Amino acid sequence: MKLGFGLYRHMLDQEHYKFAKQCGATHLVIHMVDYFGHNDKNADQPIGGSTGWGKAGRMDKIWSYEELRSIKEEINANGLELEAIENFDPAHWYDVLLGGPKRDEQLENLKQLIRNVGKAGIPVFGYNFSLAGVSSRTVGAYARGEAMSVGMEGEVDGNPIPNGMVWNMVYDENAVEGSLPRISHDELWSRVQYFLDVLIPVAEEAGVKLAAHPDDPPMPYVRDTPRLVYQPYMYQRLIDLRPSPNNNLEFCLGSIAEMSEGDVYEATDRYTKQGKVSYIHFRNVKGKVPNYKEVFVDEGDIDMFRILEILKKNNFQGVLIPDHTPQMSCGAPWHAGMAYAMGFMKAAMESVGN
Ligand SMILES: [Mn+2]
Repeated sequence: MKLGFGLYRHMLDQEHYKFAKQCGATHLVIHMVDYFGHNDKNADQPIGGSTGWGKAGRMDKIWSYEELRSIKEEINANGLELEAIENFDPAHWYDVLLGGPKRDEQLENLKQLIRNVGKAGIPVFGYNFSLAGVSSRTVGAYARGEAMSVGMEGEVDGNPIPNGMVWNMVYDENAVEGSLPRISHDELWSRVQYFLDVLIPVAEEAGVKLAAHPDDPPMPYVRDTPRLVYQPYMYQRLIDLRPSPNNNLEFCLGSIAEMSEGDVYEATDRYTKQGKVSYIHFRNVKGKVPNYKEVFVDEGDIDMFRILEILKKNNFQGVLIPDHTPQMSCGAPWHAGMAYAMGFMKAAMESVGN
């Protein structure tokens, strides 16, 4: 297994590449979507909700091969490998998620995007097939020493998503008033089936693994929309929808531990044994939905050493990244939180003989 680090779009620069390297990372997972309107250089954990994360990109402007290659070259020049891109821009696939009239046109664009990613030599593309995305979370002094973090305090946001918005981002500012119609879980599964049937063959040809994140938070319905993977066994359904070495998982330990059923160790064993895990969000939590808190990597319910033993037993060769961490009380809360998690991860990985 390999130690990686995740960077948001506004962090794709020399300073952050050096920081990741200094933390011991060998690989990067990067976000190309600009979620936060790049106002706050240290923004990490927006909680979502009615106002969303800002404006999505442009439907007709997918990330080009040249753009991806130049980012990869800069990362390589800083002594790191680019393992994965995390998340589609809502502007590029809103009607794929919504089953709308532009679905096929957008899937054509996604095919080209995956070809660009493959040509640039980036092996994994992480995605989250979710209408609401992150929602219903609260912010508080939830972690050790009153470190600021996020969680849920029993309340689920039931407010429908307004037209023109999906996955917390606005793709159409001029959408007609109203909100998304309520759909069933079966309808959501038929949409992801359509998506995988079109895109997996292209991913196979392009040498790119599509890797699905589970729902965060893993509730059956959020904002009046169904969720896809909110129990560990639902990952199996997703894998079996379209059997392929390129139909893979972005395995988020935190989200899986938050699920009301199942067992995070059994799930880690089951999916890594099948070789279905592309990379891991290595973070810890206390509690389960709808009452859980994100905490420091060494203080939550998950025994991270036991997870690493399972990964080692199953010869997991992929990348682990911290995902998110609580913010530490100092002049650089995000950096300190991340450096703490990375130091723990590096030592823990070595201690299991990695
Ligand atoms: Mn995650």
